[in-house]
Amino acid sequence: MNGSTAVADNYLSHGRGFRSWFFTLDHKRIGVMYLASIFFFLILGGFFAMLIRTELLTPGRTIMDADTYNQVFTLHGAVMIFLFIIPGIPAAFGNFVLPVMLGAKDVAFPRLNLLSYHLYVVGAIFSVVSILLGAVDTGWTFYTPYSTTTHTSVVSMTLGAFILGFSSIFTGINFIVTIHRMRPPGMSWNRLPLFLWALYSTAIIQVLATPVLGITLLLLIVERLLGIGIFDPALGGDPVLYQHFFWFYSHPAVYIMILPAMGVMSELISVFSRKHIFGYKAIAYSSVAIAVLSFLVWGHHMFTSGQSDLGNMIFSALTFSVAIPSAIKVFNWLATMYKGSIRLDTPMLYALSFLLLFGIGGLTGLFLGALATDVHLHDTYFVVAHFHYTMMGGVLIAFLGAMHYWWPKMFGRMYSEKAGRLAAFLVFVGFNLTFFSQFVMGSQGMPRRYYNYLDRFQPYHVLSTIGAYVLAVAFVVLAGNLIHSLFRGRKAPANPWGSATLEWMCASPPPHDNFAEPPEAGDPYDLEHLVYDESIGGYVPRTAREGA
Ligand code: HEM
Ligand SMILES: [Cu+2]
Repeated sequence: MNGSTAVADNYLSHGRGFRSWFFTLDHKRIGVMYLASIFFFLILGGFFAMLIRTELLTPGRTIMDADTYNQVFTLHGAVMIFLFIIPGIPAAFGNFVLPVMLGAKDVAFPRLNLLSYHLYVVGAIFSVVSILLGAVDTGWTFYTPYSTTTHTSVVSMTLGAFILGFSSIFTGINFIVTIHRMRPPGMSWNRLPLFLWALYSTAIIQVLATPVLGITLLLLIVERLLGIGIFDPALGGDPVLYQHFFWFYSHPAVYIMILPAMGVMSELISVFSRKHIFGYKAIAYSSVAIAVLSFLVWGHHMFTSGQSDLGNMIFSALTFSVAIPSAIKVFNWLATMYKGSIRLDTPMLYALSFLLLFGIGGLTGLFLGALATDVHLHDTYFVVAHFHYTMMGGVLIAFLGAMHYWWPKMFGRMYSEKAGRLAAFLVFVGFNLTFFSQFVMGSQGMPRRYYNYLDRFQPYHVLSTIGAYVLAVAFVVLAGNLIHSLFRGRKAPANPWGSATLEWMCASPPPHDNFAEPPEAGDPYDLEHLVYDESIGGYVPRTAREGA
């Protein structure tokens, strides 16, 4: 099979109409539906972000009152976390890419996969309904005892998150079994592409940590509805217990977000440097190491909660240890780029942004992990800047890189490279403008989640709001470019970037059942055997071309 084989029947044309999509068992269609839904919630969360930033343009009231403000930042956080970034890369690109990259026809349990998507939709409906019923104002962390006493719709929102948790668990189970059981001949563990190693490590966390969140939210609902004292001190409960339960999930959850993003990075950096990935095993095993360590550091969210000093010191030390496998990855990526022939195509621009922004996000985490500095920085804008650098500068940027990388494969169309680069540039500028000033005002004491602020913080807030508007423009350019490509884009070749992983061996878009027969898996980073063929505008295996 090579780039020029035209395949008449592809997964997009295989069956038409709403039912053929909504009840499909094809992992590719499920991936596309996730992508559309997740992107929708990214836009919704972004809309809330614009409201927050506009409100913060001036001290005191700008466009809304303080109660509404509390609801808007909670919705922003909850939508971004539960509906966008946790499902994010695994549900959309993992579903689409994993089986094809592995050389399989589908995931191990296609029906369970469809159920995951339907649960996602149901969870999303609960969340949207709860917005209409009187949006939650607790912050996305639902801390007790406020969350059991506020009059807003905590129950429907947390039920939504509970249901979304099952969607995530089922996806994790599916990916683990698929990677264990469905590898074609030749696909040994040492030939598993690094994106799949990352999804595999992520799946372990999804399966082991998510149930804890589910139970915690159920306990919260029980306390709220039946008045049974679990967390509320007035009822004899312990609010710090809630924080332990919550962060026992939610810290590993940040690795559910970042590990797949790191997996995307490994693919992009090798392909766009036209070099074999450096330190394959180190990158692969560090994903697993991160997954394991992620379970041991949750207490760093609670340094100021009255936790014992010894506990604090242990959690602080363990937190620093996560830096080791993370740095292993970053140094291996840099070594991959060293003396490579780097091409600055749109996906690579996102990859380079990731390196810088995630670097800043990660390093500022050290200030929060260190006890002496965290006491000062806790609950200030420094934290807000830190987690946006990791989640948005890291995960969202990698999501956008993945979207531009796999778009030609998913939809069979090339987007405008010029517009793609422009959007990537605007995202980078807008992002830094929005969030860098938050480090400064945070270190000067501007608290997070506040509606009002001292006049002296205003210049920083104005900069931040301007940055947010630049980001909004960037997203319009980005979405316009991709949507335009669906109608007007040049037809994509099978392998436009010259990647050696298996999904690029089948046509763009892939046929309904991916591979007629199991493909032969080789080294996924051996790019030497691919040569550019001008007549199709993509890469073909050297042998196929010489044979032609
Ligand atoms: C358009 C870009 C974005 C802007 C302008 C923005 C802005 C903000 C602002 C101003 C806050 C409130 C800070 C506070 O007072 O504590 C906030 C909170 C938050 N943001 Fe964003 N954000 C953006 C994108 C994202 C993304 C992509 C994510 C995650 C994927 C995210 C996750 C969160 C979370 C979890 C919170 C905490 C909410 C809470 O305190 O309960 N944001 N954001
Ligand atoms: Cu954490």
